[in-house]
Amino acid sequence: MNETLTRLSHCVEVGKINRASPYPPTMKEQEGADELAKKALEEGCKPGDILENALIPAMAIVGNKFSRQAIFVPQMLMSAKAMSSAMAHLKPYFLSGETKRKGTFIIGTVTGDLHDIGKNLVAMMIEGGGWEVIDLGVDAGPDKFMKAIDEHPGAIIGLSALLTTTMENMKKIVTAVKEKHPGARILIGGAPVTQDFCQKIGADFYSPDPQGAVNYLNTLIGS
Ligand code: B1M
Repeated sequence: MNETLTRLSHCVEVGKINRASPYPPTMKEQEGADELAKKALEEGCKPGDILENALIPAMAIVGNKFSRQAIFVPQMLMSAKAMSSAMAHLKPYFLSGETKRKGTFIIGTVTGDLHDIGKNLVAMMIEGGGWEVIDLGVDAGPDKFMKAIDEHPGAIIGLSALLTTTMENMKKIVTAVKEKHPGARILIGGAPVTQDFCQKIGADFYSPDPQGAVNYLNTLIGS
């Protein structure tokens, strides 16, 4: 891996967004993920290689550290922001179809629920894992999910809920989706959600954290 990609990967791992960002204090006034992603493209790196060799491995390290509580939400958010600032340079290539992604993931916080911090983290980690992410936002019900699946056939679905009252709404979405698309894969998560609940409502997978979600998606495409 060339030096720019190594530095870019490190910036994502430690959450260095751009030169102006004061975080982390040890990297003050140094280039961040924003500048280094641009530089890597200028040096002729392929967008797919930047994603595969620098961003995805960095986010995998971040996800694993978060899972074993070696870092916490603020650090993870900084890494996700650094990743997004690099992705902004790569997105035009992905959108043009010039560079392929692993697949499409549709995510939303379910009906009646406005909590989106965890959902956004999961979305950012999955995007950082090489997937196209369609984010339906908060308070997303069966109709919104069904419309999104019609627009993105074969997409994997992710549901997030933070309230014991709104997690019940996951069942309505799972039932509606499975009725029309029995083969659709549905992943659920959120603080009150459990493996038992996942089985009870007929969803395919429960993950307590973003890295588990990334790992599950990768098992579906065998990578
Ligand atoms: Co709310 N809230 N809140 N709140 N809020 C909780 C969830 C609560 C536990 C606080 C408490 O009472 N101790 C409680 C729920 C109780 C319950 O149902 N058991 C609660 C309540 C009651 C409410 C209101 C009803 C309060 C009121 O108005 N009376 C109200 C509901 C509004 C609504 O949604 N309709 C409300 C409102 C709000 C704010 C708007 C003020 C704000 C949300 C801001 C926002 O999200 N933009 C808020 C917040 C911030 C919280 C707490 C403090 C923090 C939630 C959070 O962001 N955690 C929360 C208490 C707490 O957790 N300490 C609380 C950090 C985030 C990274 O974690 O979302 O769990 P989390 O996501 C994790 C995992 O769960 C997982 O990955 C993430 C990273 O590890 N994950 C997935 C999440 N989604 C996943 C999906 C996956 C896989 C993994 O696959 C698809």
